Parts: sequence; structure tokens; C-alpha cells
Amino acid sequence: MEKELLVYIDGEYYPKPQAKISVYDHGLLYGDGVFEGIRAYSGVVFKLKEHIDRLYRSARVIMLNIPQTKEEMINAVLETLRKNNLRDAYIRLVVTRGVGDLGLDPRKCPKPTVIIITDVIKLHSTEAKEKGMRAMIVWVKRDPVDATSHEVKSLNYLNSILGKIEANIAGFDEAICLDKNGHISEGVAENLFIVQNGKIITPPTSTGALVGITRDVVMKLAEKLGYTAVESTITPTDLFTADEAFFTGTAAEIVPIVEVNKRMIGDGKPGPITRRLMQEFEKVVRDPKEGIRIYQ
Ligand code: PXG
Repeated sequence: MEKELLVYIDGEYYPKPQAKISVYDHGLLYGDGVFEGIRAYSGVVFKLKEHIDRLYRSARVIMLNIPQTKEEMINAVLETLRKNNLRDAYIRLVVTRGVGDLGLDPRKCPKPTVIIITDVIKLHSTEAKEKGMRAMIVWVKRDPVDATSHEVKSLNYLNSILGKIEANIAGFDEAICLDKNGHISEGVAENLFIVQNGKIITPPTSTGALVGITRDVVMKLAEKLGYTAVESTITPTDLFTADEAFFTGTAAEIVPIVEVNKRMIGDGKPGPITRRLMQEFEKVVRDPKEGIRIYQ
């Protein structure tokens, strides 16, 4: 039998079937917590420091004091990967408010729960990458920045899940969310970009979109390749009439969007700039300088 994967919970390692937390944990009862989804490629955790920085930044907004230092957290992630002998992996880091009572008051939770799950990576379908995705703008609006917006990577993902359900039942590959002004915000677990006259554009995070780490990598990469990459408002019309469009995210990497609400984007095939970025991105994620090595 294969060895069970070990899961880190509050400094201890548990085989996957025994990796459990209390039903009184406010992460479960109220979605009160923050998380990160991270990837390792060939023994290097891609942008680990940036993910840890974002985790602590999210925690700061919800006034959750993570007991570990950032350095201790990085080491705990690396150690969990080593215990599981992983080189290519998906890492889910979750910090909840911890165990409390049945009231929502966070003062009842003396100690945050820290969970590190490392698992083999489930690859996005190569078909989506090659042929592109058919996406749908959904009815549910991205939570605004003066509410539980995705600027904070919290355990409240119903906003995204509602979008995903809508796209699923309508038979589309992915959902696109608008902000409450009707501007394009992002996908449900991906940032969104368009290409317009050779210029690469992504919506500002004031639309309630996450400050995606892949988004940042892609913008820098685009500039390095000589393209102009900017943050700017995108309307549904801008998207429908874009030359190219694509999603970015830790799990998705870069995925072309070839159709939105049944309107073909460009010529309905992944565009040349998107394909160029996908090719170059493959090199970036495998560059050991872009992450932290698991094994010395
Ligand atoms: N927007 C939202 C709302 C996200 O949740 C992104 C954009 C892309 O951000 P990054 O930093 O990954 O480029 C995300 C990322 C999962 C999972 O298992 C979700 C994400 C990332 C990895 C795994 O649901 N969300």
C-alpha cells in the first residue's frame, strides 16, 4: 500500500485519514480564516515567500495573529513537503481563527489553527490549455472592497462558488465575475487579462479581485518580453471585442479564453501573445531563482 500523505496541523503530522480538526473551529463554523494555494515545480516552491507575505497580509486585515513567524511558516511548508517526499506538489496552507464556542466572537478563540496540506498536483486539463476555455459572465457580483472582497484570501469563497455553480449548470468551462459597477473583475479562482492592440490589460484590484501572484508574474514577464502590461478598467464590451483573453492563477497557470457568453474572442483560438506568455511562463516556474528549494 502507498504511504499515506502526512498533513501538518499545529506542529504535528497526521496521516491523511487522521488529519482532522474540531467542529468548533471557527474556520468551519464561520469561514473565519485565511488561506493560500501554492505550487512546487521540480523541487522548488514557486514564489513561496510571496505567498507567505500574502497570507500574513490577509491575516492582518482580519486581525488574526498567526503564532509562527514567516520564517517558521516557510520552514513548516518545506518540512511537510520533505516528509511526503514531494517535488511537484500542490500546497494548501490554511490558518483559521481556531477553536471557540458557538458564538461568532473571535475573542472566544484563543489559538489559531494552522494546517498545511501537501498533495500531488492535479493538472488542469491540457485540452483547456490547447483549445482555450469557454467562459460565462455570471449574475453574482464580486464582493466589493468595502465588504468581504477577494483582496483578502479568506475562507469565505461562496462568492466564487456561486459563480462556478452558475457556469457549471449553463455548461460553460469557467465563470467571469463583474464588480458592482459592471466592470470585469476576475474569474472564480483566476485573474483575467485581455489583449487589445498588442497591449496587455488586467482589471485593478479595486474591482474586488485578488492581488494574484501569477498575475504579478505575468505582468512582469510581459514587460520583460517587450509588451506593455497595465491595470485598467475592462467593460464586458472590451472583453467581447478583445483580440485575446486569458486567465491566470496558481492552479490554472495561464489558460486562454476563446469564448465569452457565446461570443468568440478574436478568431476563437488561443491568441499569439497568450501562447507566447504560456511558453515563457513554463520557463519562469521552473527557474530555481523564482522560489525556494525543498531539498538542499
Ligand atoms: N482570484 C481568486 C479569487 C483566487 O482565489 C486567483 C485569483 C489567482 O491568484 P494566484 O495568486 O494563485 O495567482 C485566485 C487563486 C483552489 C485554489 O484550490 C485557488 C486559488 C489558487 C490555488 C488553488 O481552489 N486561488
